[in-house]
Amino acid sequence: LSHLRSVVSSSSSSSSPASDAPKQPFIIGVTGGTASGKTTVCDMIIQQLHDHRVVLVNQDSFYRGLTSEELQRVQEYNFDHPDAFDTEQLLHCAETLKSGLPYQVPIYDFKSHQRRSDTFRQVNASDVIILEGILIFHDSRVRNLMNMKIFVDTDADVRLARRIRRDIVERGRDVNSVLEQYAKFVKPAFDDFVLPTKKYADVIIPRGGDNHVAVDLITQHIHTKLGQHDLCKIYPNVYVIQSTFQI
Ligand code: UZR
Ligand code: MG
Repeated sequence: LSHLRSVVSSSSSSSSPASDAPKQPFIIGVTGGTASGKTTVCDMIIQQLHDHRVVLVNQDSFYRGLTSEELQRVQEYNFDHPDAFDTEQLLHCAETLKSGLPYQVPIYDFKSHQRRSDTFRQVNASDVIILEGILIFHDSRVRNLMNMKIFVDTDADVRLARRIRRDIVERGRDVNSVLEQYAKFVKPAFDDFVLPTKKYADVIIPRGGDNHVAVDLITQHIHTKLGQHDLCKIYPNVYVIQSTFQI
């Protein structure tokens, strides 16, 4: 004999109509070493979730602008250390977006190592917010806002090869400075700060953006979760208390 018992209760204390229910977006964190394919994975997720409102917030936007003294000795500046980011501002951004409000994200210029003072990027309320960056799992307060955590796991040689090409083409560097910076800062910081956050991941994607199966599985799961999310928005005062299966 088996039966499924599901107890559903309706709270009478709350009378707010469904449309007034606060929208709690689904927050996804995506991390991994430099040039691991984080941005590509995020773009693939965004493409597959095209029937939802999805925004991407990159931790790179929260780099602190360098002072003139730091700029004079930029080769000695560690951009891969957690202190290089304004984590309080990143947290404020994530909390604001999670509460369903828009946020003005700074724009960082990799060539001048400065924030643009004249402009920002307006990020509007969305169903899904993706937070992406090498150290996005580093701060526990930011991490705890996430509904799903993804680590993009790509071999270091593949990452270095991509990094050389990208820094020369997109970030105005020459090959020697890229290699020097990699050995001095990027690799040690990966070992000290990025890799230890792998343990927080719910999902680890081997080979980054080449892994279409992993991205398909992840987006299917997000679709399911968003369905449950929508149920909470439509019926804010209905709670499923218990669901038991008895034999
Ligand atoms: P992703 N970075 C720069 O090269 N210049 C800057 O002004 C700010 C950051 C690099 C940083 C890090 N390190 O490895 C990388 N260095 O940007 C993170 N050196 O970006 O996650 O896209 O690889
Ligand atoms: Mg990137």
